[in-house]
Amino acid sequence: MAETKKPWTREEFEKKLRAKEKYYHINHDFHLLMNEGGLDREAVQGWVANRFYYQTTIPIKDAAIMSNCPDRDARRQWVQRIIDHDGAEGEDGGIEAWLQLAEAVGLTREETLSYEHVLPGVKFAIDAYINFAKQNPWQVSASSSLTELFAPVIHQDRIDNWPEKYPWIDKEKGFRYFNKRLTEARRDVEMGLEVTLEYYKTREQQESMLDVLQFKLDVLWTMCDCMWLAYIEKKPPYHNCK
Ligand code: AHQ
Repeated sequence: MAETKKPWTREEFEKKLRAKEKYYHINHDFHLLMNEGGLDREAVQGWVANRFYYQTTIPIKDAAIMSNCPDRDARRQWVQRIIDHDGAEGEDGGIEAWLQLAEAVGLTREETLSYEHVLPGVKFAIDAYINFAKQNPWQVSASSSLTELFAPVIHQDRIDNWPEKYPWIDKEKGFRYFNKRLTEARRDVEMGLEVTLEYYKTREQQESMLDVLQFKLDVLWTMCDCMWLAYIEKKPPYHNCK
């Protein structure tokens, strides 16, 4: 009979989650090159246009989570994430801020909104995230957002590095999203962590959550793999099928 392993304490569980930071896409060659100023204009524009698809799917993912959530108090908190992205009366929201980032890097709003630059592999990875949220208990999907435990640093890196590395990007329009996300990510993590530390009770459930977090880390890493091939190797899909 397999020995039943004791559940981790909340502190031990959180420590296990944070230990996954090494797999965060901040460590992907694409982001390392970005922070060194190694992206050409096409690569910056490609990243912004592909990440726009991610940004516009976040509220849909969060609505999927809410559609599975019978807990009114939890929905009252979670709905803020949708407002952060879609905006509301008197506040533009993150999707509008990302469109301003697109204009700041030389893309038009139309081509960004058309998703014409979104790479097939990026779309598959992001669609896997939405489907995960539709098909799982709301607490499981909520816990998959905890890659944001590591997000404040990645936004701060852009704010710190881009002015010097990419002086051609309009600072005013270009950095609004990153500045906005610094506080929002920290607040989102507080709720996501509370739900997660509460929901997963047995050691087996806790260990399954590490796999949930790895799935989301894989979504983010795969997006960078596709963008590396297309915008650094200059080998987008079918590049040689003339
Ligand atoms: O801008 C980002 C964002 O709004 C979100 C929502 C959250 C989620 O619900 O999964 N994750 C997330 C992330 C955003 N930005 C990414 C980046 O690198 O700029 C990081 C990403 C995340 O860590 O999941």
